[in-house]
Amino acid sequence: MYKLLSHNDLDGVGCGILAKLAFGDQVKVKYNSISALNREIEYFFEHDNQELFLFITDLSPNEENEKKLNDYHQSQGKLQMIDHHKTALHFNEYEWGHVLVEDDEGKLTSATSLLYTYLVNHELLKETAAISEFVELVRQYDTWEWEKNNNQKAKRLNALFFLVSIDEFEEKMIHRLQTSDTFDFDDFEKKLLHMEEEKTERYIRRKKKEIVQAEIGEYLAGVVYAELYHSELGNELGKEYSHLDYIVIVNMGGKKLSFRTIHDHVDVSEIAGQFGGGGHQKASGCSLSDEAYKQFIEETFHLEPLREDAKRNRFNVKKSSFGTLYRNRKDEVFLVYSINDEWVIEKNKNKLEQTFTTFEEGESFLKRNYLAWLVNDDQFVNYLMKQIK
Ligand SMILES: [Mn+2]
Repeated sequence: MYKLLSHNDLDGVGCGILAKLAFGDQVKVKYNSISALNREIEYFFEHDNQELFLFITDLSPNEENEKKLNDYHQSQGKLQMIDHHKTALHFNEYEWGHVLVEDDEGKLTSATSLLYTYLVNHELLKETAAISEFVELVRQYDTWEWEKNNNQKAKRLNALFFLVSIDEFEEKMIHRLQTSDTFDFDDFEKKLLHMEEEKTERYIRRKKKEIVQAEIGEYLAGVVYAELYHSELGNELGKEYSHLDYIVIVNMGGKKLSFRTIHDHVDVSEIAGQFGGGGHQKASGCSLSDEAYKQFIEETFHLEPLREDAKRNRFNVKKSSFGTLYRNRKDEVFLVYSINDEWVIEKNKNKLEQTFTTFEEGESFLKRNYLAWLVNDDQFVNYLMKQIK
């Protein structure tokens, strides 16, 4: 008999699906949030038949359980932990730990892809085209490679995962992977996914109008309250407000924070780590401790939300040779233009001392320091008219 403790996200459940394909009813699977894993491990030691072979995937135990697990391995030898999180690399010191962030070919891994390789290598599961495609979709979603590859199928697989219960998802996927030659969605799922995509878009549009900007530690963060669509939201807000170092998504009901960045100069696993959490360089999370509450919520609650740049402009566009016009809530007006191979900023018609080598640098400076947004064409034309008069 086997037992698998895994994460309750798509990658974690992907592991459960593979385990059930490999072991059928010989495996008990339990999905956990990051914080619930340790309780589940304690339950295992107290209640489960110690003859079980235990797998832990996509999550890592705390120090206390790490010791207990190592004792269990030494006495029983029936333990395998498989993970791809950078913060879990030290488990490789153990015979039972297998943590790999990147494979031999430099491809980012996921827990599902690592478990698949493990099961196939141990001849516990036969490789098929359908399972391989499913595993690759989960991997691309979990590592965000789907974005670079514009792999909508991977994104849709995750959306479907959230549309149905975990049990239903598991059952559907196991059946499909056992009976189909390739992996695809059925017509009903396609319709559902289309409706869901429209709903997500509306939700994100609203959140773009609610985000606030705050200096927290050495970084400038965007703070937004949201319970849904964290990955999409982190990505869309990161792109819309690319002058921010990272985005914090506050789930008040769940008392959790999610951190996302689209930049390479920030490691959000470190930021989450400061508050007792963890994760990846570009996506991480932690519980809402008193300290995190103070920094991210109490101290930002009074702030006014950011404004989006005008989107449908024909004249007031970025990098324009006539200059690009911005405004902020203090009614300060900024013009960004280039002169002698340099980009300069005029604030209320007075040139700022700083100059910039690229437009993007100048704009980022403006947004970080003055919370300005690109105004619409009407305001731009008015501004120019006044200049002429
Ligand atoms: Mn994962």
